[in-house]
Amino acid sequence: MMPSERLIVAVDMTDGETALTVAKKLQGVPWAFKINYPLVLGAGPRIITEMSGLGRVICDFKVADIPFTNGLIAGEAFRRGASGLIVHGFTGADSVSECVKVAGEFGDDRAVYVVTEMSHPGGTTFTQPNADALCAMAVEAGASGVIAPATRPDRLRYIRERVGSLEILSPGVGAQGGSAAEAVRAGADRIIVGRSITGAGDPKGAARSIIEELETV
Ligand code: OMP
Repeated sequence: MMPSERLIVAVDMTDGETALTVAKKLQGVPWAFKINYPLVLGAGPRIITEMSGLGRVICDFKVADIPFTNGLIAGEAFRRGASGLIVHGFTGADSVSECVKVAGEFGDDRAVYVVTEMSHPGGTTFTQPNADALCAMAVEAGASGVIAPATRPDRLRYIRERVGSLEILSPGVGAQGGSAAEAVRAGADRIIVGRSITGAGDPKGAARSIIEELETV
């Protein structure tokens, strides 16, 4: 995989015009943009389609409901142009499987990623003790990949052993203290970076310097 294919930029902001300006500056540099509730609530759901005109979009909705509701959310995200969707796994296999089923209806290229252990300090309270079960369930449900913490490379290594060849997307690089190169060395396929790119004076330069760091792995 090319180092640039390992980078996902989290566009965490509420203003649609600002988000599109940042994405235009970064266009063609990262593998994907990740968007979240702040942007969709602030700018409206059409931002999913607008952002997908500038690159691959992963909707980080951490979907966590009964299968019926999960399916509706997944359908809206993919219909509006998302390539990937981040879902929670604690809701159980049926809820995750529903998202995987809906993704498949939009094409083989649509991905569902299951959160295993979260990257922030609170991630150790509930997600870490349940990471084994979440990994097993993600594999069983046919997810494309999982989310695992760049802030804890030892845990990334542990999770890699449990998800086999599933893709690992790893947030927590930069603002949360994790290192891009270390995360990839520990088993991440791609890293998710938000504030240290979007908050930089030169977002493209910040993204390029992370890609350069990944060239050393
Ligand atoms: P920065 O800390 O600004 O680089 O942003 C990290 C991004 O990854 C944010 O969009 C978070 O919502 C997201 N994230 C985590 O930080 N930790 C997790 O455990 C999971 C996610 C995620 O699912 O993307």
